[in-house]
Amino acid sequence: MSDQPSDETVDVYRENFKYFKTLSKSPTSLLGVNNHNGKETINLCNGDVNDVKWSTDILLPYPNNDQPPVTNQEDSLLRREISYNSQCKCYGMWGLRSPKEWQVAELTFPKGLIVIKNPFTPIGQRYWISRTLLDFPHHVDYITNMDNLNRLHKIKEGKPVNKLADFKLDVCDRNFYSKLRWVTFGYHHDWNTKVYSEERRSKFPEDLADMVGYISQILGFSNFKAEAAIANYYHMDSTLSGHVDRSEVNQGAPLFSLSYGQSAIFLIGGKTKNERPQPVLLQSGDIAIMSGESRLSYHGVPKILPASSETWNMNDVTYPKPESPDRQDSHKRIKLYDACNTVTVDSTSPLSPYEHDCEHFKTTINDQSVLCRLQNMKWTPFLQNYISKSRINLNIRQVLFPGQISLVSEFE
Ligand SMILES: O=C(O)CCC(=O)C(=O)O
Repeated sequence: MSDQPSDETVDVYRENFKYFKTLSKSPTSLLGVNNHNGKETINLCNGDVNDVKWSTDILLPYPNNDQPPVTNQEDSLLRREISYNSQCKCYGMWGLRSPKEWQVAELTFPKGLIVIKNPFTPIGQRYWISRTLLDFPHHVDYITNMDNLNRLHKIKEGKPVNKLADFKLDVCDRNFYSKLRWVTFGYHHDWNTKVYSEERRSKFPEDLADMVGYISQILGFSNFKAEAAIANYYHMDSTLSGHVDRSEVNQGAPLFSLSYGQSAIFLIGGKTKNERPQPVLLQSGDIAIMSGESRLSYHGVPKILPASSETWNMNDVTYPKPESPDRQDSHKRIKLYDACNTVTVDSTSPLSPYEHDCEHFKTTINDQSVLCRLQNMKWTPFLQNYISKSRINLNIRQVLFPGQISLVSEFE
């Protein structure tokens, strides 16, 4: 019998993971290179910004310039059409640019992997970096990797850990941020059992749920509901090994993955480990969406790369000027600035990018703190220092089927 493993047992994913993890070439030589299909650039812009051409910053080259195992090389990256209401200005609410400027691509392998190249304004990136560093890890109902360690210690000592209060640590560790690896919220991911439970569930932040809801509508996933999230914190030498996210009851719903700070090689393959993965470059502000077949694909992060530019620090860290009125029913608009005492919008003033009348996102509209925070964003040396050496990933999932209100309940 041959010593060679059969094709079925070769872990192609792992071989490629190792290759990218130990890459010795200057990482910058990978940037801006697309040798998959000989095409330098394609136009992926959906709006009327026709001159924008890119594509080179999504697919990274393979080892030794080999070709990926896709049958149709020509179509390895396609433009993904989106649909949005140009009257609706709510994107500004969450620090997004107008969808007409978004550059949206879909890979043909694995099918259904969508990448939106940084749709955020610099202030938008700063907002979410600040949320993930200053708020989420300190929320009383959210769980960090340090809390989880404490939980495991208590279990060892035979102490009860049924409630969060039994194991949640007080944050008083001066090395907190160097130890921080993850935070879970909504349904808490259980790293040991991989099973969600109603007992381990916190309220999902409305600003994040609404923003992802808005993006999902634009992509045509109208029923998406953010119910669980993991914030992952990467140092320059961190990796995340290949895995498939199967904990969710509803594995058909897309998964949204937001990246901030330093760049990552995101290695995503097929349903088995013997399909050769695609190396995808995720840069600050990029949103990857695992939908369709790619939702259950092996994926991981073998390498963090220095960001080629600090897009969260670009000069346009200012608020867009109010646009001219384009609706007759402006009197119905909601006043968004009042609580901040900075700008008060009366019913006849021009439509501001922060105003909209989309019923759907009322929670964010009524949450004045989102807007106040965006407007009064304090970009501290701590935030700048942290993000110049780290990558943050916000991984957002739907857990339940539409109409299901809990893991134990019947459908509504
Ligand atoms: O950091 C990333 O881009 C991926 C994170 C991930 O795969 C996960 O949290 O399951």
